[in-house]
Order: sequence, then C-alpha cells, then structure tokens
Amino acid sequence: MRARVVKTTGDRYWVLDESGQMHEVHTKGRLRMQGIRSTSPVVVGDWVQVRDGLITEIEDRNNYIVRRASNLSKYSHILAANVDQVFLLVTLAWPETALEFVDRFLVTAEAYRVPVVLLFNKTDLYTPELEERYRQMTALYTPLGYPCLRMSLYSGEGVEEIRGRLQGKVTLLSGNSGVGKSTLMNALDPRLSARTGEVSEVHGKGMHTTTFSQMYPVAGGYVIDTPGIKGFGVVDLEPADVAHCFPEMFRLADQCKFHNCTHTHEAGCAVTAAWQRGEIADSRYDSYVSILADMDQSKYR
Ligand SMILES: Nc1nc2c(ncn2[C@@H]2O[C@H](COP(=O)(O)OP(=O)(O)OP(=O)(O)O)[C@@H](O)[C@H]2O)c(=O)[nH]1
Ligand SMILES: [Mg+2]
Ligand SMILES: [Zn+2]
Repeated sequence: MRARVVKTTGDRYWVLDESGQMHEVHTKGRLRMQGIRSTSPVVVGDWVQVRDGLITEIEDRNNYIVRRASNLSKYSHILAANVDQVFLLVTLAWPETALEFVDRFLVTAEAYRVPVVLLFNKTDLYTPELEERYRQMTALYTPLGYPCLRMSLYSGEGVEEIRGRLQGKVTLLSGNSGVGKSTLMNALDPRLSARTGEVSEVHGKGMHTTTFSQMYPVAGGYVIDTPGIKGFGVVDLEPADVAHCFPEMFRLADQCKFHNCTHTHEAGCAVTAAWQRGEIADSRYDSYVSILADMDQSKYR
C-alpha cells in the first residue's frame, strides 16, 4: 500500500493511505534512503510503501526542509519532505524574529526551490514603529520574490487570503517558537484543537509547545504544523552555492571578474559593488557573510 506520513513521534508513525484512511505503522530494519545523514529516517510528508503494518520503502523526496540541530552538530533534522510551499511566520515583537534567521531559512528553501511566503503575524500588536518596520521588511523581501502578508489571529486579518493559498498544495508552517503556527492551524480548522502555548513573560520567547511535526488536511490542501526552531544552520550547500540562494546576488554573479568569486574581498566583484551602492541590503549581505563564515568553521571540525 502506498501512503503519506502525516505524523511521527520518533518511533511511531501515522500514515494516510490514498483512500484517506489513517493507519499507525512501524519501521523495522534498514530502509532504502537518499544519502543524507539525519536523526529521523522517516519524516512527515514522505510517501512510503507499507506492508503488514511496516514501512518497507521511502520514495525519493522531491525536496525537504532541513535544519542542522545546532551549528556544531553534524546531524541534521528534516522538518518535512515533499512540500509545495512554505509559510514562514514572522513576528516583529513578542517574540521578535531575527532578520538573519529569516535569511537562513530562505537560503535553505531556495536550495530546494521551495517557494516561501512571509506571514507577518500579530499585527494587532503593531505600534507606529512596528508598522514602519513592517513597511521596510515588505519593501526588502517582496522584490526578492517572497510575498509578504499581514496576519493577526486575534483580529482575523489575513486569514481568508491565507486559506485561499492552501488549495491543492502541501504547505509547511515554520518560524520561531511562539509566532502562532498552531494558533493558525486552529484558526483554519477549529476542530483540530492543536496545542498552543504562551509567550514567556520573562524572556519574550515561545515555550516550544509543539514537539512533533504533523500534517493536517485543511482547506482543500495539507498543512504541516512544526515545532518552533531557534537557530538555523544551513546544510547541504557548498560555499560557492550560497550566493545562488540570494536572488539579488545570483542575478549579478556572472558579472564578477572571477568566475569563482566569493563576493567578499575580490577585485571586480559585481555583488560587493552593488552592495556598496546600496542596491543590496546590509542585512542580506551580513547574512550571506555569516553563512559563509559558518561553513568555513565546519571545514576544520
Ligand atoms: N497578540 C497575538 N498573539 C497571538 C497571535 N497569534 C498567536 N498568538 C499567541 O501567541 C502564543 C503562541 O502561539 P502558538 O500558536 O502556540 O505558537 P507556535 O508557533 O505554535 O509555537 P511552538 O509550538 O512553540 O513552536 C499564544 O499565546 C497565542 O495565543 C496574534 O495574531 N496576535
Ligand atoms: Mg506550535
Ligand atoms: Zn563577486
């Protein structure tokens, strides 16, 4: 039987077969896998073959969203596989999402050509300063090909437009802990009653309420709620490929004097020239350099 994995808890798996029936299944022995070292062999979104309650085969993945457990870890963790689009929830306050986190996430998504929409949640908390910040963020990211939408799960702003984008697709929700991923699930379908958690009064951060990814059939598509992520180590990329994942740099890279230009110190670099002219945002260029620096470190481990 062919089925799609909709939930895993580490050792137990739930799959949905092609007639929409849910089954709890197990894994046993060695599974045929793509060459990736991961802490979790079978992930939400995987298409698998099941025989006698056991997963016998994982189909090759079209893509997956992967993050390294930490900057120093050799092991990576796949959040989900075979996704059509990602909604990255961003909050400008309570908690504040770091720009570098957004950029690292976007690089990973670009590496597998997964389209990303930025959902700016908690607009009900926006002060005039945050409105201005929001305006700057949309002016930065929209031209790069990342649509920006406003959302408030308290006022309901944006929810119907977001629902309209789910039809016929597998959508992954991601973002830091406490940004409202599970609250969005419940807004899309109140019957789901996904567990949500407060943002800590002390640290202004989420409490990591959701601990396993889970896929739900919603609004004519499938939506995957995932655990909130903190840092984001970029994996599976060679240093030379990082600039390809920054659309505004990729556009210019063939104008650099050296074909193997790293866009950092080289003469005749079209990317640094554009950055100096203010055509590439400082925050984006800083994220690029920071990702390269990470990779440089990992060479010596
Ligand atoms: N003010 C405000 N609070 C919101 C909004 N959406 C969600 N929240 C609150 O934010 C807190 C965290 O929401 P969750 O849905 O649990 O966040 P999450 O992204 O699933 O977090 P993890 O599961 O820990 O990754 C809860 O107290 C929600 O009520 C919003 O639009 N405005
Ligand atoms: Mg959650
Ligand atoms: Zn260059």
